Amino acid sequence: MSYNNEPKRRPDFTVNQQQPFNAEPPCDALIRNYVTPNDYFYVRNHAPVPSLPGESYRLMIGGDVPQPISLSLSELKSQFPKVQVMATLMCAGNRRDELNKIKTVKGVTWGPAAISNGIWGGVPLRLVLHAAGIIESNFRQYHVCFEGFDICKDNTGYGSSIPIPKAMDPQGDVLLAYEMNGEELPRDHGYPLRVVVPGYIGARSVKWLKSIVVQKEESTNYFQRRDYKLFLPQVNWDNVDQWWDKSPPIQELSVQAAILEPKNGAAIDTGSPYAIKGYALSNGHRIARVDVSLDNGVTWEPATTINGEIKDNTNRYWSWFLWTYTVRSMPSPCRIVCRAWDYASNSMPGDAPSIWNLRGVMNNSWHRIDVVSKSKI
Ligand SMILES: Nc1nc2c(c(=O)[nH]1)N[C@H]1C(S)=C(S)[C@@H](COP(=O)(O)O)O[C@H]1N2
Ligand SMILES: [Mo]
Repeated sequence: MSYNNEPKRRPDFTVNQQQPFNAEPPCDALIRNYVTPNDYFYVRNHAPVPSLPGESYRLMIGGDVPQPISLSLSELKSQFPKVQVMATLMCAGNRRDELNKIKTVKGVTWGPAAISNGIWGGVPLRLVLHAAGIIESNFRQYHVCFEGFDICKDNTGYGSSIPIPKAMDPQGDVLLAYEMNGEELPRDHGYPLRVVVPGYIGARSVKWLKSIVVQKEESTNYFQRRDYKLFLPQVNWDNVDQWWDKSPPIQELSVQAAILEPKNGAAIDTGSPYAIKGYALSNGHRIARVDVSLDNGVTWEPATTINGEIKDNTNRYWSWFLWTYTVRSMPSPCRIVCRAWDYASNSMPGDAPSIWNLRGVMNNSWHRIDVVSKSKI
């Protein structure tokens, strides 16, 4: 595996792993924009970035489809309508660092910034599946498997799958994207074509898309069957074998919220008004309320502002909400806690130890950070 043809990246990212490249943007930069600029979008790779010339690129669509087809990039662009979908991608390993502190977990040690919001331009997956002869009513029990061009360690290709009802749902907004924020898809984010599955964990949004296969069972790829599983707290490396097949893959996102400003451990002016800022996200639901507590969850106040954007007057909220809570002053030291509620009243578990799991995924416990007064250090 050669890493000598990697794209250029910003120097101010927190690099959690160099090879493969895994990095999150600085929290204060991430919170500055509702739509994350391309070069600030978190990067989660499992292998060297493939180098794929757009001119010779072809996407293969096969498996149990009535008419297998293959499409070049220009055919995808000219034969199908282009749509734009704004959607937040979040890695299932976002905030893994907090679980890792409780007991070691296996995975890239992400802070709270393995999340970004983008406007994706491309072709609805549903229309490409139609072109291959798929009619949803005949394929309801099937899965759509995606395979990337990247080759991970042990020669495993990167792949995943989603069920046909999500793939074919006009309200599901699953996209084959060739644009990100109005620009050609950057290499780190899947050039020339990637899947974007709004409301699902980032792992299902396969980059450098090589093929789409429709089949009766979910993808047999390692990243569908072994990785991205949420285990009970007592599952460990000695007994995990009996749990792989019994544990469903993580697909949809849950409710998530985190504080990005101030940063955990920061020394700030606690005596003056301060705008605490963060994000909140649910799997397509609107965020109803974000709560902030300065006494470790005994009492809460609602965030002062919450801003989110809806997709085209529909009822679908694939993008995060950015919130602010302005506090007049804080004690020092101060622990700041946040949690979010969506319109279905889903919320977040209070403590991280209760949801600790071997792979450190789906940590959506109340987000806690500690700050002190500048003058006290
Ligand atoms: N082909 C391929 N697709 C992939 C990955 C990968 O390593 N290879 N990583 C996945 C994971 S785990 C996440 S969280 C998202 C990250 O997308 P981004 O790097 O554009 O932020 O891509 C997903 N798609
Ligand atoms: Mo991920």
